[in-house]
Amino acid sequence: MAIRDPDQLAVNTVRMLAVDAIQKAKSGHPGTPLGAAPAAYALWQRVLRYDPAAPGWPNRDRFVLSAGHASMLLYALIHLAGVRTPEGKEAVTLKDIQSFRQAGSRCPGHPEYGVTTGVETTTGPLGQGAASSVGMALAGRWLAATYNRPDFPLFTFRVYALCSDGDMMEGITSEAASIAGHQRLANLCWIYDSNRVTIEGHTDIAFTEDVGGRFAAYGWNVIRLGDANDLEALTAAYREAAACTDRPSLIIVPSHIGYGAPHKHDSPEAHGEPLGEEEVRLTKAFFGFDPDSSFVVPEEVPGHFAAGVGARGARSRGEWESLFAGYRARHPDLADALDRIFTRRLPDGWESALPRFAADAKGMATRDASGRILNALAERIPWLLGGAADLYPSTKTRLVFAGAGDMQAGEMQAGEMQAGEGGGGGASAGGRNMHFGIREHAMCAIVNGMVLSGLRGFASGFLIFTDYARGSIRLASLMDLPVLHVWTHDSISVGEDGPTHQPIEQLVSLRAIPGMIVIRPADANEMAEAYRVALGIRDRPVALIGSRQALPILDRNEYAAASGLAKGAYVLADGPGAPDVILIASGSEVALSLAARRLLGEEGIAARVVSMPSWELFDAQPPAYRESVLPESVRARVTIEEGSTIGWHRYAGPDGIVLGMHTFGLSAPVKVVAEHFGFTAERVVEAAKTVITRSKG
Ligand SMILES: Cc1ncc(C[n+]2csc(CCOP(=O)(O)OP(=O)(O)O)c2C)c(N)n1
Repeated sequence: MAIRDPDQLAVNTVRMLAVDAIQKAKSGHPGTPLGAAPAAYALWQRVLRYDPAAPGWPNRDRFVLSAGHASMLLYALIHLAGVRTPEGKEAVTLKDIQSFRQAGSRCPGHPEYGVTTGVETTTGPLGQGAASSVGMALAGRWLAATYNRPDFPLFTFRVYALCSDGDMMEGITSEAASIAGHQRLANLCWIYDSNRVTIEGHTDIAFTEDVGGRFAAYGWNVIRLGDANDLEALTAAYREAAACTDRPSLIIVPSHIGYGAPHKHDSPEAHGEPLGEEEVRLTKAFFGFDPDSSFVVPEEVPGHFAAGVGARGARSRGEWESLFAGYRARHPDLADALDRIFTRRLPDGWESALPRFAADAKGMATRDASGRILNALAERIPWLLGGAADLYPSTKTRLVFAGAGDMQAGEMQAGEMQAGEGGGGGASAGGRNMHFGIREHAMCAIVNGMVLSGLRGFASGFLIFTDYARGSIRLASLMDLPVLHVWTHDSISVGEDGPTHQPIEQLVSLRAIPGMIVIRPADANEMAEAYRVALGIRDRPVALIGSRQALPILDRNEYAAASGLAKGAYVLADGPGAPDVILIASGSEVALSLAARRLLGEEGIAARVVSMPSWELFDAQPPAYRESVLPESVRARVTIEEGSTIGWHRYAGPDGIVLGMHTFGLSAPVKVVAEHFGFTAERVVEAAKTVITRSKG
């Protein structure tokens, strides 16, 4: 009987678990699990080198479900393959599946990294998974180039992503596919579940391009299949993709959404709602399952998975463990570095690489300071790497020390590259400088993928263009990933480039992302302290915000130490007695506040200046510390930041004045812009006097 064919039985069990879970939850997307189950199954069961007993194994093949709305497909596979948590428990139990989309279940609506073992990255916003898979593939290739040694091919993993029509429509996917093609990422394979149905109907209404032709033009190896249910053809396609050593592969699988559901087959109705009780019964009948039973796992299915992906994974992982033991004996230092990479630890003493900057009234732009600090640290931390979206000359994020090199597919000697391009080395897969091209969104998703693979990745660009990358920036925070963001040109003080390039609402919008730490240092030494904080953090992204213009390097004999930055805000300058007024500022406006303080002092008014580079760090301090910086008794307060005023009122208090931006900026020289919008010491003085009067009244 066909139904007892073990492969078909396993595929159909995946389908039925998805259908039942979605029906019970009265919410979810059954269509794609029904259509794409064979493609996912063939990959897991026959190809993926993945040990369900050790899903954190560094050299495992990665499977990313970019079409995250089809989450039940992944949960069913994790359950049936018997994936275990680090504590040895079932990663997804049948009970989790039965409580799909409910609080406390390991099966949330969309796959969430960190919630469910076996989920390699959070997906759901279409395109994110595909783009992050490029970062994983780049990381795999970088790890191989950096740590593999003759006789020790430690890193050989491949990265697979299952993509839907929606993934293929999103711009981020095109950006990422373009990079992957340029980088000739042969360890990357995307499976395009081409069911030609989205929410609003057939893709004919909005998406008629030749996707295969597009990917061929990107430089991909494109494989077209005929039948989404043909496990042999699928398996052969995966093998063909693996045999292609000079390009990434796209396998186009023409499938049927809602396959097996008689009234929902090929219909958008199969997409975003449960099939319905009666349709579920008919679908079960179609696949030879009992219409009266739910959540059925035929007893031979787990064993079948164990004999397939389980046995192959255990064998591969076992071989790898012995390989790594030999490697450890032969290359102890490299093995130690890998231990650190996979536990997110840094080399001992890395902080001693942090430079200190001498006081200098003329000063230095914090982007320049950032560049020097980043270089000093990256030289000490070999797996700190990344790049900019075609802006490193502006963001100063190029790593220029000897051997840093470019991350490229081909070998290239420094001499063959344009002057300055090599960054102290040629180009290779092990290079430290990634050219993301002008693709901010993919850049941030790719860096997420790199960090998911153990590397300390950084992304960089103009602060204004975080808007282009926001989808990926917020996912880094949702996943608790220690991504380093370096965003420069941080305010209207960009000057002549004008309002298109002058950030207004970007700072507050980054601060609005839960978990993310935003730091806008006031001078070079605060920037060094910001890096100390950023790299010391292992479980959340940090955005370092740098100025384009020079800022005075404060004399720390006169002012408090920059180490106060770690607390988010600190008293930088103060008199002996209680202050008449507190000036609170971040970044470039700290120097402005110090100038205002001097003017106030001439009039006998005692001002305290608080440098507040990070709200998030300050808000996390104990109440006593916060009270010591911003005493409740001092209600005369002025906050100053060249950005949106939203959020500053909670530090300004009820009597305070918030100086910030209420409009877009202006194209003019920096000084003119500052005067135009009132960022002058005189205006701060005026505001200070107003709040002093107000607070007395
Ligand atoms: C960035 C983004 N925009 C919109 C959505 C909402 N959404 C979820 S699935 C989907 C489209 C579904 O079509 P397709 O990608 O072909 O998936 P399939 O119908 O094959 O399941 C949309 C628009 C989303 N998840 N992410």
